[in-house]
Amino acid sequence: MLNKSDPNWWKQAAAYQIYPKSFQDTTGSGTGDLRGIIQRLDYLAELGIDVIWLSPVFASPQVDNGYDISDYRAIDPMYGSLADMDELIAQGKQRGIGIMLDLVLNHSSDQHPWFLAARSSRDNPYHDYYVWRDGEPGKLPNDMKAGFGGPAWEWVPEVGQYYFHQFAPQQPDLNWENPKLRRELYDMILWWMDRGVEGFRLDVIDQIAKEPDRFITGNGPRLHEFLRELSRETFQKGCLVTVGEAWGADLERARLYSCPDGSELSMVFQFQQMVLDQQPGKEKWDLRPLPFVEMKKSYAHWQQGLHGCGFNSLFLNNHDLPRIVSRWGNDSTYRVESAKCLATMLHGMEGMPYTYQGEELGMTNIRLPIEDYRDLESLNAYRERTEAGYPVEEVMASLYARSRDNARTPMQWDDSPNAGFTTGEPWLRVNPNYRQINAAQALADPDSVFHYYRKLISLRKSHPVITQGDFTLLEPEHPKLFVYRRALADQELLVVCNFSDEETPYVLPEGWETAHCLIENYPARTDGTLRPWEARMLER
Ligand code: TEU
Repeated sequence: MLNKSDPNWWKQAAAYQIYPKSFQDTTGSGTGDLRGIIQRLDYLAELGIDVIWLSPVFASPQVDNGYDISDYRAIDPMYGSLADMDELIAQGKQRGIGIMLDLVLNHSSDQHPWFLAARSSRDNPYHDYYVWRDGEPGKLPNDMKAGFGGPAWEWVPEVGQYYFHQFAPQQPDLNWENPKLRRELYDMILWWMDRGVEGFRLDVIDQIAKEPDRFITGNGPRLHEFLRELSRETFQKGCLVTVGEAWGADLERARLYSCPDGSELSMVFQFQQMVLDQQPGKEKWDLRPLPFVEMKKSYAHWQQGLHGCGFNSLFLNNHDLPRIVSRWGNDSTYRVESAKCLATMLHGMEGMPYTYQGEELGMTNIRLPIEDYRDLESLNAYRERTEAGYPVEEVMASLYARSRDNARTPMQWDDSPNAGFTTGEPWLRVNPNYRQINAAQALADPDSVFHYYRKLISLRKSHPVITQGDFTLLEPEHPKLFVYRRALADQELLVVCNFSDEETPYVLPEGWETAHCLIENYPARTDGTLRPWEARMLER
């Protein structure tokens, strides 16, 4: 167990993300709940994780599955009660697992009492908690677009004004220019810290300092000023781990966010690798093949660029991204091999690894008929793109590849009906491959993806070179192999991954022929080739 009274404890930690709606149902409602998570804590302890990032469980109308919060201090009844949350925190602590809550501070639900008051009159004290602009019906303040489609402005006749929303109309943006609003958020965060949470993930934190009059959404001029105040007033009063979601973060900005002096956050989620397989400047639905060499160089840029002056988060999946084994791996012939290969690539790096529920089983994307999709982003995109004249097959192909519902299908626990997720009707279809891919099978099979992840996570704890070593990309131009070296004093690590379906010739660098293999995804063999998706981590 990590010593969590050390302010840097999280530098050795491994996290696991739970999307609670799809994790474990205990009531037959068809949606997961907090008691379900409590039941599965031993499974997570076996995996060896230290922190659970819990996607939002606060009271919410669930327009965006909880990323639309109507009460930041209450648990949504669908998930249980505050008492259940207290128990989850306590039971987690007993196993060395902390709870990281997902705070959505950029916007609230339109059903939050603040917004209901704000929209009642311009004189209401809460009016200024949100971002309003004058206008006339039909004449929008400007032509900014919202994240999930349509304009970023919504008319409210009662006040004769438009409010600003970067996401759905039911997610009005909070006005960080208002110090009273900021204080209110800080008090809420302190209240959760008092309850024993060990960290926070901050949703779209790079968008809080918006300035719609100047068409600014991300990276607004006051962003880091707001973050430093937030951090000083809250996180710095405890030994927390914090991670900000920042689609707009480049390396320079990430150095500010994750500055080792602790003035802002522990780290950010940046997405520079995750957008490489979409056409530059286009939408996520506009796909292109992964530029592999560019991807490797991007990882190297971040590994080297934050070494000693910042901190990386390491992830290949989350609740917004398709399943990595379907995306960058091969989810048919080499599903197990490629899932392990991708994990090796990531877990040999410096930073904090986040495993997204089901990733440790090698769970895959799903293909659904359009009526079975549930995500508002997918449904809006289907409507907008078919209306714009894209062929239906093309639109469906992009949903199969990119829909957020790929990540949100229920967790596959065993081969009983609905994969052991629920005894009721699941809110989103279970992937039919659950009979082959499930946790019970994985636990019983020593060669499973699960046990491979368990080993990778434990290697991080026992090998300081993984948490602290420097990074060198080898074979940078090789079109199939991802090879890198880590070094810390006299400890060295070599990670070799074959990102292809073909046997690929490879000769180890001099001096590595006899090195000790820490982990590999095939039975040992040294004949100068790597098998499809073969991965090895060597030390010397
Ligand atoms: O995501 C931020 C965000 O920008 C996403 O909308 C992202 O662009 C998209 O999902 C890619 O397909 C965060 C949350 O992670 C997401 O679940 C929420 O829907 C969103 O914020 C609004 O709160």
